[in-house]
Amino acid sequence: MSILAAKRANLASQDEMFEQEQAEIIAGLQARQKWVSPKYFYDQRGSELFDEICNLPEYYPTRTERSIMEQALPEIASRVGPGAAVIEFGAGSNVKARQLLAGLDSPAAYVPVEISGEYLQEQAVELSAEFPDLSIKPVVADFTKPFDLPRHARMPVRNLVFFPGSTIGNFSRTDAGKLLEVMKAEARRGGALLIGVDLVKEPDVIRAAYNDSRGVTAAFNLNVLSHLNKALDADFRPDLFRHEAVYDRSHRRIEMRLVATATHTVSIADQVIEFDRDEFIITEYSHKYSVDDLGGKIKNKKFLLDHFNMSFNNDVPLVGIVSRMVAQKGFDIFAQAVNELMNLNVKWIVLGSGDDHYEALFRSLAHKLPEKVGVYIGYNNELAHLIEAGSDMFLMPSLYEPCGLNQIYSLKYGTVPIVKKTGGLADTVHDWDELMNFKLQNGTGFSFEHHSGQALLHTIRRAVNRFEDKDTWEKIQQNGMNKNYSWQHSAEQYVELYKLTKTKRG
Ligand code: AVI
Repeated sequence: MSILAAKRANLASQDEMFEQEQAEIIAGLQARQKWVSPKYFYDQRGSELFDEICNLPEYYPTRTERSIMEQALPEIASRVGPGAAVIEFGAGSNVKARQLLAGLDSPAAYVPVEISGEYLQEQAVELSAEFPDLSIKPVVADFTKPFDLPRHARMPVRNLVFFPGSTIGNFSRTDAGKLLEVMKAEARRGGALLIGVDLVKEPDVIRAAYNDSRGVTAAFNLNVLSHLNKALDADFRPDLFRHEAVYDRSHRRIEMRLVATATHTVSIADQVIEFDRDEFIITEYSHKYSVDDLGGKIKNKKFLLDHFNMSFNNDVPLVGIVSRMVAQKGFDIFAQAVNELMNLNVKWIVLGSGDDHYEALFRSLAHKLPEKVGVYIGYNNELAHLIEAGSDMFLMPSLYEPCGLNQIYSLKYGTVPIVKKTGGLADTVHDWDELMNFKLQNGTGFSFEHHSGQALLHTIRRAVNRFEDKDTWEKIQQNGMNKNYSWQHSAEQYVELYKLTKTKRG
């Protein structure tokens, strides 16, 4: 919220908030690299300019998101199911919420969360006329911190956190992670998240979106100065600044700047800020994301190893196991080859419980080789996902496995599965080397047929060899991450097959 909006909002802590924001702005302008938070874009004029930006031909995110929503709404509705409570983080205009609510199956509630209460109330009134059966309960809160959710007369079946508009891109990657934590907590158990994220694309396309030919983005950026002048009695001269938006490829983000065109000073509160010619204020980052970006993998691996008090080395592969510890899951062949396996330059993290002798085996390995083996005896869903996300390889040497879900989670996390070629494992994991024999680079993991310690050992060795070639490894990870094993996909294939058989039968 802008400072002017804060002044308008009749908050008890208004003065305190004003002081805090003023201090934050001054500190930003006194920093070595001057910066101002992008929240100061949005005074009355800034919000109007932003609406204009959303309709510019060069600004692709708004229309792209709109068309994705139009296309995907039936699928979203079927995945979310009936009776959901939509919790919108940072509810701006309610156009998007209206579209979502109209497409969902009898939603129970709508909870827009925004720091400016006044605007929220107006919107709630507008929406309640359109959705008379919906419980609309705005929450006035800073959504970057946990907040209390209201109760509703009809208990929602699940919470759906809604954060459209690629606004997540305006947070640093660390803060975006923290925000996702808040969303996770507010979604509660069984909840869901629908988020708009702008993807990396050709730099020229991105640059044009933030340097439009009509100069609307420039006006939007420069308007920050007028906003600060009004709010803080500053004396910025917008004519002594120009707009610049550069795309930083390595950080995959747009950096919006206000560049001083002459050396001059600005007074703000009782401070004087000096500007050299060409010195700039960063007003916004707009981070772009990519499904191909595996940068988070290293963080996950570090976090996981740290959790087990094991040291991190990105060159040493980490193998994860999440399983019942019984022979059917392949613990028998693991035990057969355990000495050779422990001699490999590999770390292991194992979660599960089962037969006493397998539990005892892993306890003793962790005790003897604490740097090599981490063990959790029992079940813990969060830790299971952490293992699937943070390991480099995921081992499932089951004797038989009708379906198997963990290998599918692993594929999505960019964790390469090593599996016994059986049942659902054979259907979902395709051996890299086997396919390479046919010059096909579309393998997603490693598999073996013979249920023996030797076959297991040989396959892990193959995986470790491939791991050393980073490009090949990344290709295997990408192949797996791009696989779609959702029900939607299977259902569509089933429908296609049904149609085909119908036409064949005449
Ligand atoms: C609000 N946010 C997602 C916009 C963006 O693209 O980062 C803000 C914006 N800045 C310049 N143009 C639009």
